[in-house]
Amino acid sequence: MSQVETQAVGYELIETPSANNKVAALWMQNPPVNALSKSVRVGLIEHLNAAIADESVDVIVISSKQNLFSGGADISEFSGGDLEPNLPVVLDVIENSPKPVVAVLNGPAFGGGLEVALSCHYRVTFASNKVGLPEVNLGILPGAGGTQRLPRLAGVQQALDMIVSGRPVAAKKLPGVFDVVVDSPETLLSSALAFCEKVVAEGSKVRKTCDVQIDVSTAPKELFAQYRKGLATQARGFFAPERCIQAVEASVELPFAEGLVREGELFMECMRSKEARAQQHFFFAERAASHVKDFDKETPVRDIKTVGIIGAGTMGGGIAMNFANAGIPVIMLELKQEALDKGLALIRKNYENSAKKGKLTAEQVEDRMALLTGSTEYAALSDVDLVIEAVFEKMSVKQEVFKALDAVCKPGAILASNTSTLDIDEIGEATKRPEDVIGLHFFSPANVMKLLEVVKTSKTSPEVIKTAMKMAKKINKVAVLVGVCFGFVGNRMIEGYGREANRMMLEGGTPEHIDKVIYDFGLPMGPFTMGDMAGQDIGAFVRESRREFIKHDPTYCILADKLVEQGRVGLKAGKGVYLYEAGNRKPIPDPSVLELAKQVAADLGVAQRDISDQEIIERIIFPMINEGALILEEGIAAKSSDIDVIYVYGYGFPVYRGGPMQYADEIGLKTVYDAMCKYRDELGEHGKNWFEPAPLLKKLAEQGKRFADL
Ligand code: T1G
Repeated sequence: MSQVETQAVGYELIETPSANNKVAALWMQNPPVNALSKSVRVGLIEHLNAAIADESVDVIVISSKQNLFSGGADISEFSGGDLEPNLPVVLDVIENSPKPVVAVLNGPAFGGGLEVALSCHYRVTFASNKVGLPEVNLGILPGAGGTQRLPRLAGVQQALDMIVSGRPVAAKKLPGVFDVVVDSPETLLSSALAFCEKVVAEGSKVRKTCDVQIDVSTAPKELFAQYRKGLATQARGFFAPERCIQAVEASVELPFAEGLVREGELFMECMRSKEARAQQHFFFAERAASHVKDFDKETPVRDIKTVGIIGAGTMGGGIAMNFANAGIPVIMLELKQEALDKGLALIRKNYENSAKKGKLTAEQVEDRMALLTGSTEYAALSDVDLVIEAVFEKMSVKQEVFKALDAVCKPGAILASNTSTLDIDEIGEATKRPEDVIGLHFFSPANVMKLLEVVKTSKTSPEVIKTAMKMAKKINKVAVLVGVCFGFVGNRMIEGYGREANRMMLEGGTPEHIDKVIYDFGLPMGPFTMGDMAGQDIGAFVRESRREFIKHDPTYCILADKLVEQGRVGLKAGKGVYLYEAGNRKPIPDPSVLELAKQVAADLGVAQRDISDQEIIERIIFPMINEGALILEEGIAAKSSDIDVIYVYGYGFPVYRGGPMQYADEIGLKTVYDAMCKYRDELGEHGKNWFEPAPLLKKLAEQGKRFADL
């Protein structure tokens, strides 16, 4: 066996089991995910040509030395890498090889990785292996023949679903794509070599995917129209999904070569879109959130074998489920057995609902419930490695809990608070171990929302921070490290959202207009609908705790407070800013609310006027961005992309805008700065109080820089 190493593709000559044939094995080895960087593309072409020229070689195999086949094109090259030779050129060499080329998928193949396999003449893998074309999640579409080859092998409907959704599919569900599907990875290579022998023995002409005819029975007449209808709800505001449909349509309507050209045109249309920039920004932002400067490779990580949760209410129960889902035992603590029983029963109900939807088996429900025990005694927590309190949001209550925990928990146990606004430094002062105190701010529902704000205090040790960040990944959360301030990052930035909505209603805006503009901007719902869903009394509670902060301009609170005083606390009461029919969540505008707004405005001397869509967006989104700039200046968030991750995962900010800070970079910080100055100067006292641009925003705007340049 001779092995010729080149940059990122190994070359090895191996024999088939009967030693009758020689196989040239091309091993991709470009850690961590075998991205098809230039070195891989050059290596593949070089070794393909060498294997084709080597008369002793009968078959060529392309596979991987990594634990996956390939994660696709190198996304980091999109912003200006050297794309020559581009991937379609490589696939052309593969498909036109005179010798059979067999793709041996030893692990997942995504995007261009699957496209490499599709351009081979044969494909071998194992049943549970996953493959997919997730380019749509990056705001683009498969740009190396995937939209033309996959429909030919998997059928049009299956291909359309994979390309428009971006979801991976198990190989066993793609019989038309794979020639051999073995049960387990262990027998993959030997089976693949045996298959190579068979291919050579048959001596047939190599089978090119581009020559496979589309099976039109897999493209029912209404298929594309149905998909387009679905986009309106599932892909509202996205740019790429429609173009994915057009590309697959081309595979049915055009010959292969023309279909490839059409795919290329649509690919470039997507690549040039601001949505693609935003979604590719977000791909790296999500991963960069785990790269923090607060610890390094040498910092130890504590083992989290068991967890205590204080409070078995909605939040405590949801938090506990995350750990049970990850196989980590949980001891739940409530001072009253009844509350404990109620909490555990609610968890069971949640799991049984998942089982009814087919997401869990009955056995899995029991396995998870078996990991959840409870006690009414703090002593039960003496040996846990991490405790998370989710008790009433009041400082004195939290400090009492931490004092008790400090007395019973073993040395080295991490004490975490789930508080969403309180000062965790102050909570930690109730213990003798402030270096072991941290915030773990879960978002409700805690067992569903992926975002976790990990809140470090001024005393939290690097070891505890690193342990918390690693633990978050284990319970399938996207963790963002933030500092201590009121509302940390997410809730601090959302404050302006409700404030400006209320203020604009005073100034003549209507809830339904304001909500529609923000919904059309891409948020899951507008501020008034959100307030009614969450409960207007929650908003009043937060305003009450912020009286000090907002005393200088309470105008925007008066209307909201009056509604709460009238019992209009939202959906749960059948009336809030909107009215609700029993059992129906559809908000119904209520003229009496506008009357009340008019009256409060008159009392305050606030002139009423029509408010434009643009002003609504600027006054609700720009203060959020401005607060983000202050947060960056104060070091509460380490980088602007962390803020984007918090807003997309925690508040439903549209990923096709990349998050509030990416959106600001896209429209230009000068645009944001100038608008902030305009409202500061034109909205009287209210403008002066709330629209003063952050110094960092001013500086970057003047320098023509972006938040991403920090
Ligand atoms: N390009 C560049 N870097 C990538 C990458 C990629 N395709 N995939 C991952 N990385 C980096 C990632 O940023 C992280 O870096 C590290 O690798 C580990 O990633 C022509 C144009 C493959 C399932 O969309 O889904 O092909 O943070 O933490 O959890 O049609 O990575 O360590 O510095 O995610 O084991 C299409 C994207 C590309 C797949 C592995 N492919 N990747 O998950 O590791 S476009 C994708 C993933 C394309 C063609 C088109 C996942 C993974 P760092 P990770 P993981």
